Amino acid sequence: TRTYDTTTGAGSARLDVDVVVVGAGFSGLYMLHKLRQMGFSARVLEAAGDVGGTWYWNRYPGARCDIPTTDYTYSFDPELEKAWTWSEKYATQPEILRYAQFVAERYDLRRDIDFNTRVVAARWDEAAARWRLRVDTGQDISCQFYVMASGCLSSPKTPDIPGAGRFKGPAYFTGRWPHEGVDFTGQRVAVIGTGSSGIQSIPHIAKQASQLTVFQRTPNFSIPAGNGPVRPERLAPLQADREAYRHEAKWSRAGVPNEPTQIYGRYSPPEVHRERFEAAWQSGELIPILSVFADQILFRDANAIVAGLVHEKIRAVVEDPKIADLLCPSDHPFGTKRPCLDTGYYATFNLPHVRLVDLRRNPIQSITETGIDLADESMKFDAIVYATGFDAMTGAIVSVDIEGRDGLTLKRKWANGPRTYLGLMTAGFPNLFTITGPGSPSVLSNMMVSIEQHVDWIGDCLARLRADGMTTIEPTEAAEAGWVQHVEDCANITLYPTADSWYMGANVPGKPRGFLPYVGGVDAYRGACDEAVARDYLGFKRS
Ligand code: FAD
Ligand code: N01
Repeated sequence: TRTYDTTTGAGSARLDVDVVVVGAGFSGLYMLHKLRQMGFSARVLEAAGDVGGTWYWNRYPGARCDIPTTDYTYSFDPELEKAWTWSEKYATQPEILRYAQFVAERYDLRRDIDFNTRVVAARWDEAAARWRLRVDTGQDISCQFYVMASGCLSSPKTPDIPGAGRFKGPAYFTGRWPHEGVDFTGQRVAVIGTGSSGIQSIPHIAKQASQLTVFQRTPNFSIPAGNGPVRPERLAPLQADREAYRHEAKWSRAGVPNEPTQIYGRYSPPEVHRERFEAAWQSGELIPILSVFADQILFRDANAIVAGLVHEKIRAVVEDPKIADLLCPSDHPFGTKRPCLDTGYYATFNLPHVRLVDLRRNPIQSITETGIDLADESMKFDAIVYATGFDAMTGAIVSVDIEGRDGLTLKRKWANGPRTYLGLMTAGFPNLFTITGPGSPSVLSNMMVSIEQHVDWIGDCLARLRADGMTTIEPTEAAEAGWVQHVEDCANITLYPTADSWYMGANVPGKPRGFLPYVGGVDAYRGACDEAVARDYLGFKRS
């Protein structure tokens, strides 16, 4: 499949394959393995220097997963599962990266991956019915099918803070952390941002820094991870019947086996509130705390019960009541921004060398050459850490200049928000697939389960096209319009749209506001995808 184009001159390699996959994170790795198994020629193009995606880039201190690692694991090969054992409930970034590398080696994946290669543009060539790609290494590449496995949280947000770039000392981004690590010993350090990345890294940075100043715009809810050995409640059913456990995960709401509750917060007494909340809190897991009550994501009064109990926990740890107040989120319902899992986050604010700055009351005027200026104070720092998040879900996709049929670019088509059918494809862009794209459960779920579902669906779809003697597939406008409406309707019966979250695109200035993932659940969603296939690719045009 690797050919040399005589018209463009000697030595300039041209690559023509069945499938190009962008990204060598967990999505791209499994996609490549699947395509090979099905007999397709495939190439993965990856901007990073090695495999791992999220776990390659996010090397900041304290980085871990927030879904128990025994669940955050590939399930497509039982032998792979036997060959790997996680060392703790929430594995660290280095261990998860080693797992990605282990997978790459086990299936000999690296030989079909071009690292340090960024896809810049992709154009649908209608006459040839192929995608033509432009990459920053200059190589000419064409493929029949083009899969964006480019990640939902892979495009760090450019800091929208006045003066960013002026600071003369080292500035670090959690999502682009130096491979050699950073030693903050004895330094005055600023951390901007209190999302999951900030909340995980702040206690670690506090251990080294001589002074740590945390700049908080919005407090976030966080619960203690209770890390340690894998919980027996999770391990026992998995060990007893791996297949049944994985099946249950695939047909659960969020990709982790969990019995949905029928208990409503608004109709149950305070002692039930406390009992259920405390059990969820002690589990140190996100899904139980997000489902203490069946109605907590639907109604403000039910939600306020959970939020109030988290506030109590924060106040019990933080000694200074004024600081505790600042750390208690009140601007968004619990769960409408992704809650965090932490190890010692709130207690960090009891340390004498740690200070919290409330940016709502005292915004940053400017980053300066030596530090940060607030309205009433000038602060000097030796290092600044930006934990300011990502252009989530659409950022990596639209940063490639993708041009579909009739010159329509994806950036233009999605200017008012992404439009997809089943979060897998978008009309006018034949043979282009997105893994965990907008309009699918994606970031609201255990991503491993959602990644595997999409890879399997796409692989099966290509095999069916081949078997049916067809070459192209794309959704109809009508099916896409229906799905977009359904995604929006589902979000609108919940409290999610009330928050200024990255789920809503609200964290990136100028990004259209709209709920990006599909909130209907992994189970319902899988049913919808399966049904489209069973009804002869209902909602798709194939030719
Ligand atoms: P990524 O891992 O993001 O990989 C995409 C790859 O595509 C990247 O390596 C990127 O360099 C490459 N790429 C993008 N654009 C281009 C381009 N134009 N050209 C070439 N290459 C490109 N999810 C969970 O379910 N549980 C967790 O516990 C969890 N923890 C997380 C912790 C952190 C710190 C972060 C940031 C995310 C976490 N997530 C978690 C979400 C996580 O992103 C997914 O679980 C998963 O790793 C995504 O895999 P992926 O392969 O789809 O994307
Ligand atoms: O990013 P975020 P993240 N001035 O967007 C603040 C996953 N993840 O990297 O809320 C001042 O959540 C911003 O403030 P505000 C997980 O899915 C998982 O932390 O916009 N502050 C916010 O406090 C997660 O949700 C883990 O007001 C600014 C913070 O920066 C997702 O990735 C670990 C600002 C950004 O928080 C993203 O998490 C890490 C500005 N101009 C990530 N701009 C696990 O634990 C932004 N902020 C598994």
